[in-house]
Amino acid sequence: MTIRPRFVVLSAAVAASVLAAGITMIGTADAASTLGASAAQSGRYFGAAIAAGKLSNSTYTGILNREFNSVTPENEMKWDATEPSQGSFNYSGGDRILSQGQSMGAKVRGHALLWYQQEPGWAQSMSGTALRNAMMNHVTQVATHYKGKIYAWDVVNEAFADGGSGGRRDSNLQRTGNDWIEAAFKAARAADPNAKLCYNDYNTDGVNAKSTGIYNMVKDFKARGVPIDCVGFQSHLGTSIPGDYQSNLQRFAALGVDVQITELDVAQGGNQANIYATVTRACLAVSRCTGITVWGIRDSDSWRTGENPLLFDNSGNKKAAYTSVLNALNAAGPTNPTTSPTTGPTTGPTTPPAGGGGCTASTSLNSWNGGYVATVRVAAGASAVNGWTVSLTLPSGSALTSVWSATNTGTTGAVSFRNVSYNGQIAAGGYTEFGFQGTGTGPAATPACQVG
Ligand code: G2I
Repeated sequence: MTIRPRFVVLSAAVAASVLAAGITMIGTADAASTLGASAAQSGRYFGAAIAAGKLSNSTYTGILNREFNSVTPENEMKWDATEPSQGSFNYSGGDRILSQGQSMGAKVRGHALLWYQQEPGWAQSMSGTALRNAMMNHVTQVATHYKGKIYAWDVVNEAFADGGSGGRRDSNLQRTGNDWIEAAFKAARAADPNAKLCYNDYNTDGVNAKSTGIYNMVKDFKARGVPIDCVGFQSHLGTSIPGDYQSNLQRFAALGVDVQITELDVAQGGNQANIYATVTRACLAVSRCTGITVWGIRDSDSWRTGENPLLFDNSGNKKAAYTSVLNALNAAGPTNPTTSPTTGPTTGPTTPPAGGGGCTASTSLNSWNGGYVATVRVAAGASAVNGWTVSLTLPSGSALTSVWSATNTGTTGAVSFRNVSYNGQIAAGGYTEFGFQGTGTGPAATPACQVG
């Protein structure tokens, strides 16, 4: 007796809201009204660096919960925070950020496993084999603690020198041997095979000596099968942006890695709103640019004191830069409009046709003698996908050695890959990607995709 009247009331409320939504839709096409929702229209995220100590501020968390679908800990997962004394780990701040991200259904970017700054005091005074062992233990322990929960890790941060050398920055980490970066990536992959593993740096906003040094490292890693999935472009920008910002992203994407804008902020002095829009459009134009993170929420939260470089003012009001980013995201429409990279070692179609409901999958291979890395794009058709499984058959002699952003069944012959927690939902017309590494020759045929 009580259920029936409630049902009627609910139906009326739903009908009213559908009607209201329908009226709102007229003239606004598919525009979404928050950064996260508008980025999600093309399968991307829009994130913010956040600080655990600010989560009790209701203005701060109000904006965070409303606008963003990815979070990065500004300091809480760094070495000094997570391993304050050797072998003794403290995850309180990092876990606080993680649970905030999980409560929002957001992606969580891990930042940063190894960085020459913010080393704990005990590590600063170490060198040689003792330091190398401590570094690798740190990577293994922290990546294991957060296993399965991190979308992408900045495994190594800021290891390249500024200026014209294109070489490595001197540090006690670097002095343990030039192979410290690849050793860190291998340790991270072993600890958390589902996290995307990124190299992250600044002053890489166009084609320059520093970005080219990093490009050459990534190319070498891909050629030798060192696990690397993404490159982070911090994008701490002043009053201008290099004209080749987008083509620089594109040349990295063509190596077979994702690219992400990881710490965006722009000085307010000049064309702040235009520069923000230019960065946003560049990411949208590069199919492997998976998302953008701004380095803080309000101007008062920024590390760049006095430059007012963010999207919200000190009171939490939206700035002109906010509107320009939102408009740029919405201009991209509900599907990813971009074409995949056509140069470099990535081959095969990367944007499969996906008519009707269901899902489709396609594979890009980066092969070398004796092994390969496969990137598989899973695309939704005309309806949103909630959970997916991709099946394929590996050629004889091929075996999986690692899988990321999916969970596999089987390692040889007929194998299948199931979504993980953060990439099961794909918007209509959108896509997600996972990958695997194997021995022998990679799969040639188009994989099958099943929803549910
Ligand atoms: O420096 C800007 C960013 C450059 N790329 C890597 C990022 O990790 C880096 O972030 C900043 C944080 O935004 C700051 O909040 O890294 C700084 C450290 O180099 C952070 O500043 C530090 C202060 O220097 C410390 O005094 C303070 O204890 O933040 C700490 C925690 O509040």
